[in-house]
Amino acid sequence: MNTDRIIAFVMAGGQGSRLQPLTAARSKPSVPFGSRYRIVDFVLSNLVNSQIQTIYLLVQYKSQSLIEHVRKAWTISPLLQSQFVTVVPPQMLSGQHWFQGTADAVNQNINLIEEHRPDRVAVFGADHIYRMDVRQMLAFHRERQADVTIAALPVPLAEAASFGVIAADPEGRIQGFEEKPASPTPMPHDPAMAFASMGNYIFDTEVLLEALKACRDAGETDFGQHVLPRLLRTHRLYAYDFSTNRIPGIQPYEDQVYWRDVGTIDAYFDAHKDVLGADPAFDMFNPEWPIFSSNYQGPVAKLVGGEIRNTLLGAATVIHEGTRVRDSIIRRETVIEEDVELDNCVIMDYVRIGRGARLRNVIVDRHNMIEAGDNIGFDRARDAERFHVSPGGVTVVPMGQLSYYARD
Ligand code: ADQ
Repeated sequence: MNTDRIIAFVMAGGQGSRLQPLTAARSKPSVPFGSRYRIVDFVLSNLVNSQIQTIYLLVQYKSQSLIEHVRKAWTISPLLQSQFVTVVPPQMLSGQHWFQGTADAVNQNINLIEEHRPDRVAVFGADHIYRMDVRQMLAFHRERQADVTIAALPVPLAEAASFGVIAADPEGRIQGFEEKPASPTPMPHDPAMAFASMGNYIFDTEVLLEALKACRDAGETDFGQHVLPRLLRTHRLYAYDFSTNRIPGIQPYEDQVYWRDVGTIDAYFDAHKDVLGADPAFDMFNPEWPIFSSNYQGPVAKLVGGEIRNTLLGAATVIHEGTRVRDSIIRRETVIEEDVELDNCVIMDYVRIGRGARLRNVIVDRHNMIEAGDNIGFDRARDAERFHVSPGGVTVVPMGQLSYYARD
């Protein structure tokens, strides 16, 4: 039986600048996803479902919305003292500066590791949509007697320059690691793919403490750029192949795992298509591996009329007569007035769409009121004057840009 004591640091301080304007007032992990989640809920659910329940969430950039979300959604139990998700802001314990990078963020909180004295420390990113049984990665780490294990999966070579790229032997022992290389090395048996780090690491505690100290002395701040290349010279680093991870319950495609980096508006928008349809690539429903989120207590959605196809509806949303909605996600407390047409849209919470408006390929961020008869998503140049248009042609109406709306 596994009796390892493990604590997790979830890195939730990234700016998410490529997700602008969704990250204008909130950090990337706090960006809403799907019908009722935030991006951070995926990593937190994976850890909690894997029985890793001592979790520090390191925040920094525009963190208020994330702190509120964690307060409402992630109170595990006041009775179980060692099971918690705690938000840790930069406290400048080690000097007059914020977290300078991911390793610096953990370095500045080394007292938490010393306090818990765990056998292993998990350092996970907060930016991805996926389900993962972390216990399988831990078992791999133990079997290989690794000092550090990095979760990794094959990605198309063309996309690999935005990841840490790994060269590993057939046992998974890492021989090379390059953070965001200009010309990534392909996998030996598949030249179209590269083996990419998912930004999720398991460290033996002593190894991590030593490496962090060395980095601190050298003024180094980042796991991908500094800690991992430094450790590779002296320690046993292994890559855990995420394609072998199997979670219980519903798996639409038995032989495939799902993982999406939703770092740009287009990737974020496309990932929403994966939760739609009769046989979605990523099924939000899996009672054996639930994704947890806020405990909203409002009523269910109400369909007064209209024609709705392939659409997710959030709680307390109202859809009126004559509407036509297809291939869309509508979050909670939103009102779709009469004769509105929505095609391929993500409509967030607290939005009102006025009578007869037409929207296609649009993300409407929270707290907006779209005027009656407005057309968005049909004229790229006109949209670009009023809103944000992504390279892939998705129009984003930023939070509260039109009249601020909240249902009474
Ligand atoms: P990136 O995601 O580009 O690459 P980074 O911007 O450091 O790396 O973000 C990693 C995680 O840390 C994110 O969850 C982010 O929110 C958080 N973060 C960033 N700066 C932080 C700070 N100062 N304080 C707290 N949290 C912070 C990383 C790895 C790559 C890997 C990709 C996978 O470096 O090797 O391939 O993740 O997406």
